[in-house]
Amino acid sequence: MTDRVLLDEGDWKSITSSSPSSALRSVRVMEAAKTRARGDLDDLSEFSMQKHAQSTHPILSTVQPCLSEEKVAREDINTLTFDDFIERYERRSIPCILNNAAVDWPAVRDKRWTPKALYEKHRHRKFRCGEDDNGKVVNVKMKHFLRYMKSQQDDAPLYIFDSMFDDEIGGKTPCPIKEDYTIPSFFAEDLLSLVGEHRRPPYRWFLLGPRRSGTTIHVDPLSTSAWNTLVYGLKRWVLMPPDVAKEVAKSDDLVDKEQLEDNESVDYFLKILPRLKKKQGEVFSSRIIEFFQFPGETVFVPSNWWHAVLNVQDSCAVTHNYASSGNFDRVWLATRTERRGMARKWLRVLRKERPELARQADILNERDHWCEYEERRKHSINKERRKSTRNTSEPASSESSDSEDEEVAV
Ligand SMILES: O=C(O)CCC(=O)C(=O)O
Ligand SMILES: [Fe+2]
Repeated sequence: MTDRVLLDEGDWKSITSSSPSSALRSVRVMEAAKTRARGDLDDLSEFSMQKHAQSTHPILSTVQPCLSEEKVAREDINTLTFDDFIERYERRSIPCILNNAAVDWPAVRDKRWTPKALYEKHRHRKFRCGEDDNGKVVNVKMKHFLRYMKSQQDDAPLYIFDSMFDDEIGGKTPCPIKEDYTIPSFFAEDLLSLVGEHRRPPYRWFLLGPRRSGTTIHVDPLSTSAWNTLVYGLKRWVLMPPDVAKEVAKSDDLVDKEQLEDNESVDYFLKILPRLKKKQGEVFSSRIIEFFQFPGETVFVPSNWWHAVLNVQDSCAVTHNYASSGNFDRVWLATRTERRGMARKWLRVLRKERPELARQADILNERDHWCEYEERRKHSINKERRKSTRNTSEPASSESSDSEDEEVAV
């Protein structure tokens, strides 16, 4: 049994054999998607100004490379026990790579996510590959994206990053992609599901990335941890510990706009990261973890670790963010400040379903005098609102995009 899906010529065949008119239509659709998704670029020619597609830089080579020293442990999910995983990695917040978590997935076993299979089964289904400047989702049909993926020469191509879920909430057909994999056993606990599928923030994504696409440096929301399994392709990762300051990790000051660089993952790996390591020196650089993720491997990213990912080859993966008993304290601290309304509901349900964790949240809240702080905060917001409704006929606008989370009724 193999857990590695390797693509060959045949996997791309059906994608190229379209008629000239449908090929042209795909070009037009993708041009429109690119224009919308990258409002920061003035015109389509800017997508290939840096000429990364022609570059011979070793970081962009698709030939399997070897990093001199990879500071990440590789474990086999069949031999590492769950308790050891929690003890050695989740609780201590140490990243690792797990092997053999996806052997039985239809996506792997039945090769359901190869370009050919995606084309055959999902070519008319739309997938999300970006957002415009107004926050509106940019969706394209799979057939257009696959044709683009096959031929694109962009510096930082569009990337399908689809939560496989929006359709369901809208009452439309659920995305069948989520039938093609199962959650690896170590990540089965999913505490945020307790707030309900409709209330919880997006937490799972199907990723289809042409080479040179990627995700630039970030931490995942609400201090959740993540797992990311690569089905085929090759991903290059960099991780930095949670105590690295945002300004250092992002290093916007090291982006040379004059040289047409921007904040895309490809620029981060090629330009920013080498400058950052040089600027910060040996001690800092020794704490950075860099590695390649090969097909069949699952990367575990603990809460609050900075990470950036570059698809060195055309890649297909799935990733989930989660809260578990192992990272509960960190997720609770983030959720109570960033999603107040949702946190209240979460705590109510935890009291019934997981009283020991609710108690844990109470202890953290008592430690930080959180309830007194919240009372004071509600009081001052209500006071402000009363003042502003007296002064205008309009209701006061909420600072938060999630107004429900800003409700202040005591
Ligand atoms: O592009 C990737 O594989 C990384 C995805 C990721 O970090 C995320 O979804 O938060
Ligand atoms: Fe992430």
